[in-house]
Amino acid sequence: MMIRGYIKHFFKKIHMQNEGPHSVLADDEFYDAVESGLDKMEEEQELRERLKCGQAIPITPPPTSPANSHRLWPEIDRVVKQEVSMASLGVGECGSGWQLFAEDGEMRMFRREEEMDGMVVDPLKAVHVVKGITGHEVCHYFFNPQYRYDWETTLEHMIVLETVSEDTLIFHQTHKRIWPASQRDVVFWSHTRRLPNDQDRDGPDIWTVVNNSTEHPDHPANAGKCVRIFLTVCLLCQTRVDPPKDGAPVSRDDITCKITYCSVVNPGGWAPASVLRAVYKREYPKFLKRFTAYVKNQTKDKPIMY
Ligand code: 9N3
Repeated sequence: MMIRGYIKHFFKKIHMQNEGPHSVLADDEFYDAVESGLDKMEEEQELRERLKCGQAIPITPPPTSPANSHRLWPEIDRVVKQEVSMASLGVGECGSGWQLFAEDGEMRMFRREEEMDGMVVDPLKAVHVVKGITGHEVCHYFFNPQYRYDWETTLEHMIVLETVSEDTLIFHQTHKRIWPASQRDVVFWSHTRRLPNDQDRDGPDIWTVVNNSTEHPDHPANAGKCVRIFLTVCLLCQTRVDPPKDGAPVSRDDITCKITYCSVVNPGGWAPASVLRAVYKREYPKFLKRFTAYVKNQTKDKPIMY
């Protein structure tokens, strides 16, 4: 018995050095390991928040050129327009086949089950309605690198590779390893933009942030220990103001933000489909609630930023 247990343990260790389809862990064991890894990261994040004493803020160099003269500009403009128009569609439109997989209060999360080379790449569409914050504020905290360590629990390291312009940055991020999966990294451009509100020309503008994977010669994909993630993410935020009756000044009680978060993430490497779907089902609602609570907390004593 002793020997058998030891051998089993030994082989498990060897196999788990790298993730792969020949992993001896059953899917439920794989999931349990990932879940406890993510829980630990969240606990550490909470501890850091309580101990916070002036974190180092990455300094973004001044923009060197306007975004529209950058080599990536045609792609950025095309992808941003496309993502915004897709995100604007309701889940019932376009014969879409979105299935509801999570719901909590005002938040609803939909997915379409899709695989690519055996990997889960399910498109996600989440809609949330949050009182007390504006779309500009939500996008500000999502886009700006100095806040990212505050709300991105799985982040290990982030650098701005290039400042294309004030509203366009290129990032390299490494994420914490979620045992037994391999560590991941990602290179993406990120662009934020104010859009005119055609529905209500007197209402606040719509804001968006689009993140899209790109290449960078200094960080080739799958060259080191990290598996490269490929992603497209669109955050679209519409703000509604209910003017107070007695002509009183607008307060945070009078504003509501409708947030649409769309993402397609190819995690690269290998992981059981059932595990990925179970992890996403648990983690995406947590992420969206956590991030919006962060924005509420950051802005509660600040003037409203439209
Ligand atoms: C997850 C990364 C990991 C796990 C991300 C990374 C992730 C999500 C969004 C980046 O849009 S972003 O670029 C916003 C800025 O950071 C972005 C999501 C979960 C929790 C949803 C699964 C860690 C890396 C990873 C992924 C898959 N490790 C193993 C498998």
